Amino acid sequence: MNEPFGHPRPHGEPVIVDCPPAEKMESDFRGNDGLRTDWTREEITVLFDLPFLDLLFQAQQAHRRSHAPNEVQLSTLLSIKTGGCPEDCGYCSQSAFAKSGLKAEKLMDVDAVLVAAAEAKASGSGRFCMGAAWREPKDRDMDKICAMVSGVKAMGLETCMTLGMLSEPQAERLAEAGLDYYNHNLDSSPEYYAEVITTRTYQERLDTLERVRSAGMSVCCGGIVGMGETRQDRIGFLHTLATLPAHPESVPINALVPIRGTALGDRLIEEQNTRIDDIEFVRTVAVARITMPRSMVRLSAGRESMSETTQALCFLAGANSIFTGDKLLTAGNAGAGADAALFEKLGLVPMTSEEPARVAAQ
Ligand code: SAM
Ligand code: DTB
Ligand code: SF4
Repeated sequence: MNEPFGHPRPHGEPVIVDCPPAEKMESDFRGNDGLRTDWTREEITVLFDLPFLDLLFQAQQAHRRSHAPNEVQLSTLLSIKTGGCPEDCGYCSQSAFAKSGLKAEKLMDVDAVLVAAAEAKASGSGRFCMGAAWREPKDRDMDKICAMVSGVKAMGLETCMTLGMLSEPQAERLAEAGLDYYNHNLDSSPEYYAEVITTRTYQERLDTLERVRSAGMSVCCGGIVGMGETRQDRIGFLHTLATLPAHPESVPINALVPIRGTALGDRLIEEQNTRIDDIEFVRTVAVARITMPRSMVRLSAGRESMSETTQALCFLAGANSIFTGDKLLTAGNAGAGADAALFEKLGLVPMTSEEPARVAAQ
């Protein structure tokens, strides 16, 4: 029989997949913060396959167990060292392999960074994230980097940096300087990763994450969807994150911003149909929320070209953090005016609550 709307389930019952509450549970397969770190790919596949409304319902339930339902955290990004990066990440405007026309710049002066941080604070941001187009920081830059961290922290802002790979002593120095978060993304599944980057291995990324953890900083780790990967890759990507020894406190989900002159950007621009479907994007956010219930799920790059409706669905699916301002690192962002209007329409407010995963980790 032709079933244009799919097979109805016998009793119209919602499909409930065991979604553990965030409270501490005694079980040897849970991470030491009480959350599951033993998710299987099969379980994550089942979540992705749920009817969309069941998936959103479960994600919203998981969200409300740990987070203030109408609060969204605001962070501001600044590129402290732009362009000329020796890595070949196929999405990135700042790679020396890209023909994006971006001019390579030197590391910014500390004072200029502090001016930008003060502006971010005045515009309501609670966290200031500084990014450098490096494979890894050079030891000779560490004094300046640490001065940026302590200066921004002294303004009462939370600090985050993303500088590429870190050695153990570098991670320790950053922690001592007061760095709250280190952002280092896995970007995709272990299988798809090699299609995107060849100059840095997945394992090297995992090693840096381990050093960040050992130094006592909070981990910000996520990736990009819409790079031409399959759902299997999105499953593998979230599976890797959700089975780390502890969930990252912050999980940025970026939608590929197609930048001309980059391998992946050019492909997306030429083959319009490879753009990720909005519903599939929302599903990815929802599965991140369910599998990592206490983490902040950050709706990161790609909001500029996302409709208000899709963003609202992402918030319903459990996203509770965004970057504000007109610019990300080099690409455009939704802008403060658009965000203020969206918050007003949705009744959202900037986050004042504590982050549950960080509180639990202390
Ligand atoms: N160089 C450092 C590194 O890669 O570790 C830090 C900066 S890098 C720009 C931070 C993250 O931004 C990347 O890992 C990637 O997930 C994201 N990103 C970069 N370009 C992007 C793009 N065009 N679209 C979406 N996300 C992007
Ligand atoms: C992350 O996952 N997304 C942010 C942050 N971490 C550093 C960066 C997005 C960059 C988007 C492309 C650009 O601005 O060049
Ligand atoms: Fe360099 Fe980071 Fe861009 Fe990769 S994502 S090319 S490491 S700046």
